[in-house]
Amino acid sequence: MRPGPVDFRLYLVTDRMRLPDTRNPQGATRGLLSAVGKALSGGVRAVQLREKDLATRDLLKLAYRMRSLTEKYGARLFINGRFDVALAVRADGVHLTQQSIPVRAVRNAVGGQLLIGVSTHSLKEAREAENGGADFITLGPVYRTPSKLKYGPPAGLDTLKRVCSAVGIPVFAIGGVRGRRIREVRAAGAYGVAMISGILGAADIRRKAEELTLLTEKS
Ligand code: TZP
Repeated sequence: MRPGPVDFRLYLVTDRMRLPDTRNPQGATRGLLSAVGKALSGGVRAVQLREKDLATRDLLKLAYRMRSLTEKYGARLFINGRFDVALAVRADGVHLTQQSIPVRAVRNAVGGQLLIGVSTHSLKEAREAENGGADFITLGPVYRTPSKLKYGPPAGLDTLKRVCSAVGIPVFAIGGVRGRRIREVRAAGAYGVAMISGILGAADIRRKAEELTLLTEKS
């Protein structure tokens, strides 16, 4: 059975290297669990574990811990790129990139056991994701954001609008989304917002999560 619909509007994407203390990767992992715990206590209901540099067994270990943590708050957990890890830890879903195993292959393998999110950057990729059986997509970067500068100009609000009106699945705007841009992307048709630094970069993560939850989940 597929674990329910896409019942969240704020999607926290992790990157432990964006936390203030990143010198020691082990410490950064502990720091990440603590930061995500604060975000969950502030109301975040969906987390994507996206720690791409971790070796498989380290990722699995962290994914188990993230599963316990998210479960405690009744929040959904997605694993970036790895449907095997998602199944192993009983995550709610997998979040695929354009370099991952294609969505249709994952859907064929997991049936309805996992929700599938896909990262997209254009209308073409968004349509392919929907046709392949994705439950939702992220579209971005909508705005300039430091980690994506090397990929050229952002997709922008116009692409977001076109994608939102062309596909029937929920679209989450990602990339530089924060503050008043949240209203802007929702006015463009986004179902929700996904972010890293808008939450993990906040001085008070719990309070920021409360503020964003009010803005996204409850309005
Ligand atoms: N995909 C598109 S932009 C992005 C990802 C993972 C980075 C989002 O980071 P931030 O800090 O929310 O701009």
